[in-house]
Amino acid sequence: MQNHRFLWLLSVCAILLSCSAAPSLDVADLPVLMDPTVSPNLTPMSVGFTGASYYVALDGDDAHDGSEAYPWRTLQHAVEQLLPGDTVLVKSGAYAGARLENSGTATAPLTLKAAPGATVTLNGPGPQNMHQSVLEIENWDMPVAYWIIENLEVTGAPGWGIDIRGSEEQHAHHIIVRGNHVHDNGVSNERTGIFAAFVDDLLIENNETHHNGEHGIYVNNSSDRFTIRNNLSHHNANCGIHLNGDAEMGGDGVMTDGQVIGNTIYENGVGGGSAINMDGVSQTLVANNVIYTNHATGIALFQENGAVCSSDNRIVHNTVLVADDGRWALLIADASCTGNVLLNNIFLTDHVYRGSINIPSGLANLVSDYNIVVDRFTADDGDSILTLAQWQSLGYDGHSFVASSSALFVDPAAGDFHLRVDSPAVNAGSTTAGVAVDINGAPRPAGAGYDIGAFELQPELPFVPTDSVYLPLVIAVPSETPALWAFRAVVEPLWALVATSLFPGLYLE
Ligand SMILES: [Ca+2]
Ligand SMILES: [Ca+2]
Repeated sequence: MQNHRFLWLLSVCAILLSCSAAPSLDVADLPVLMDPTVSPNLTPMSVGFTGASYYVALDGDDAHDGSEAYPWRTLQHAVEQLLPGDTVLVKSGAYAGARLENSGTATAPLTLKAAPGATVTLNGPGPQNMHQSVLEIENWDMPVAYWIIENLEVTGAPGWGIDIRGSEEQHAHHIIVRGNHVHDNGVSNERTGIFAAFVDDLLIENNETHHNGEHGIYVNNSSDRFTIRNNLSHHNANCGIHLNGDAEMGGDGVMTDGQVIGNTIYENGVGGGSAINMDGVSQTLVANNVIYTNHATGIALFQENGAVCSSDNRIVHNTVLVADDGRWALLIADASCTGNVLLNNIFLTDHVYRGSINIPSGLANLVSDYNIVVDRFTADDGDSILTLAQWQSLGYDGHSFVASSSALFVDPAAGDFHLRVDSPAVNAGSTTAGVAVDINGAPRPAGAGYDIGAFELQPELPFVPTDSVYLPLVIAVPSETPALWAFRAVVEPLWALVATSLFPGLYLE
């Protein structure tokens, strides 16, 4: 009998070669997570129900059914058709904006966003808009709630770019403004890029807002539990981020329980206005922000329109460098702004006589320590300048010290404020600031202690495979048992040999 032999084709991918890159951490992709014990705030919007998806396209028609094959033409028509949970996906092109007067629900929000891969520009007000803004989220009869506005370019408004409004009696709530590019709005009329009035549980994140005629982001009118995080705000005429309780407009006049975290704010304030401006704001966390080359104050706490002076806020782990034509890095303007905490900040300025911290006479209950500063302070709103030693004799900043930006940062001239390996900020912070991650979401503390400023120097990572290459292994094997033994006798030592002789960074699995 012919001894048939069969070939087994082992098509299993037998060797996994993994190649290592140089140890690196692409921290830009990591989420910003704050320690939940110090960041109450935003009530989560859980998307538990997904409704229909509708489309808007330049070649669409509002008489269509809104399907991808038969899209609508206008945003205004689209948003009016939605039921809770529905999404409008906009195809590439330039469109008029819209007025959004309906609402989603806590488990089924409404969404308006660019279709996957689309580039969408909203370049002027919609036909029903009331404030000359591009997108208006407002209903004069009831509060609007549970909207997500995402990945849109918003520009060219005579008024505001994205404009969200509730009323004194009924705040709008649970609005997410995410990943939008909001620029050149209100240029002639001194209006803001992203604006919210009487809005609670607002989340503004990952937007870029620039060259607007007033502020980059402006939240006001008694709004509570706001989160403004990971935005870029630059080249706006006034503030990068302006917060105003604004009692003159009614309501409690206080903005409470907010977070302003991980924002990068630069080249604002030519027309006056702080990078982060806080009027009537309380119990709010301002952390991990990077502020540089602004032309007015860095962070300001005061009372102008708010019902209270900004009090009981925690200003921690910010990196602030004011331009030579700017003002103070940190200002507390009024003695009634009590109970604020300044820890682990870098407060530098290029101004020749203004310095790190400016407080008024008679201020009580300020905690300020573990900051990196210049050698200029004032305890009487600038009437007299104190050295760090004189300032420390008042009971402030016992552990703070002076350092230059070139000693601290990797490349400050290029806007890179990561800490040098030999930076004096490394491990020099207080352990009590209570912020568990840095601006990039990397863990705090790393190494021997908390770093000062927005960035925590991360230790070199252990080997992490970053790429895999699968090589097919094809082996011809006879079917008889003795041949299988022979196969194993050959292959298994070979396998072991390969596994033990790989180059560093490669391994066998
Ligand atoms: Ca309030
Ligand atoms: Ca550290």
